[in-house]
Amino acid sequence: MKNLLLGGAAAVLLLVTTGCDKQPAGASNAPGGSEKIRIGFLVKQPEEPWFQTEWAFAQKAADENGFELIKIATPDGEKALAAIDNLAALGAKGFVICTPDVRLGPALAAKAQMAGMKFMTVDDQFVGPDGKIMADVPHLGMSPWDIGHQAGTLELAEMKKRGWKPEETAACVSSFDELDTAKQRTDGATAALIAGGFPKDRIFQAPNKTTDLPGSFDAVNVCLTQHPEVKHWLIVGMNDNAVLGGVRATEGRGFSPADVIGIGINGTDCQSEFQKPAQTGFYGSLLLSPNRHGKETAMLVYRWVKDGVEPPKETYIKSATLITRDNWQDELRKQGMLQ
Ligand code: FCA
Repeated sequence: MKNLLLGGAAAVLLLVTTGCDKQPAGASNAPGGSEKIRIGFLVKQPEEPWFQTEWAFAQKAADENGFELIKIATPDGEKALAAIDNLAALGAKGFVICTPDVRLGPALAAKAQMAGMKFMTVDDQFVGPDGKIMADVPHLGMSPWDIGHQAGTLELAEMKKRGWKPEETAACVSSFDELDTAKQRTDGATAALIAGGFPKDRIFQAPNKTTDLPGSFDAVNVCLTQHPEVKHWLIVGMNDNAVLGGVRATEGRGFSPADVIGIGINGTDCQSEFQKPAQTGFYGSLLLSPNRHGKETAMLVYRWVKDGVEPPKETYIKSATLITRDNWQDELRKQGMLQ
């Protein structure tokens, strides 16, 4: 079994450290040079396997279509704004971005416009000064409410299978409402629980300070402390790391895997969890399509630059596959993420 990401991640680190201020080797855009089209791919959390996978697929699109991809890690606003200047200096004509903060949307859009660059968002949509999604910026992402709803439905089905009594069970929603896609996912999951008969007053919120595993761990830990009477927990979260953080918190408080059901979202950040010798409270994950997120967005911007074909304003991908310890390798293989 070979993880196709490992090679990609190593290449990325190299680019992140050397790629922004130098002309990439062998890619001169000087008169008479090869004149390859260059586009950027900026991501907020390069340490997350989700984004490494997106990058790897975008790189595949670049290799197959003869354009150059400049991958830049932009964990904060300053780096994101600087990245646009760097891209412009490198002669890039467009970029795909998953912004570190959706409220930076207007500033990033203005900067791109000044640099005459075409761009679209992936995963997280820009929010305008009125607090609404900037609907004029082309976007491709998953359909957050639907996928969250699917996660909630699956957790409830597993709870029923285990025969847990509702009065001994509670759900902890590891939430991050500042990010619309996160809020919609956890709202969708909550709606599914309620629609399936789960008591509304046994669904507790655990607001995260940061969207990573430690952020979720801390928040869920507080939630568990506040409700010591609960025997079985459902852990709801916006992605794999949110659910993994929650599951780690249950472990820290002595819950056995048999008393915890967590279903993540992404399917990319839980491979080591599934390789553990025994089942943990992380029951499964909804595998999205990092292939489409990475490849399709890179291609859309490439065609926009090359042929002037503007991407659709909204592309929401609704399909996701439940992966568990039993089928994760087969499903990842189908997406070309494992050999
Ligand atoms: C957001 C999350 C990522 C991934 C992506 C599709 O950006 O932070 O983990 O779920 O949406």
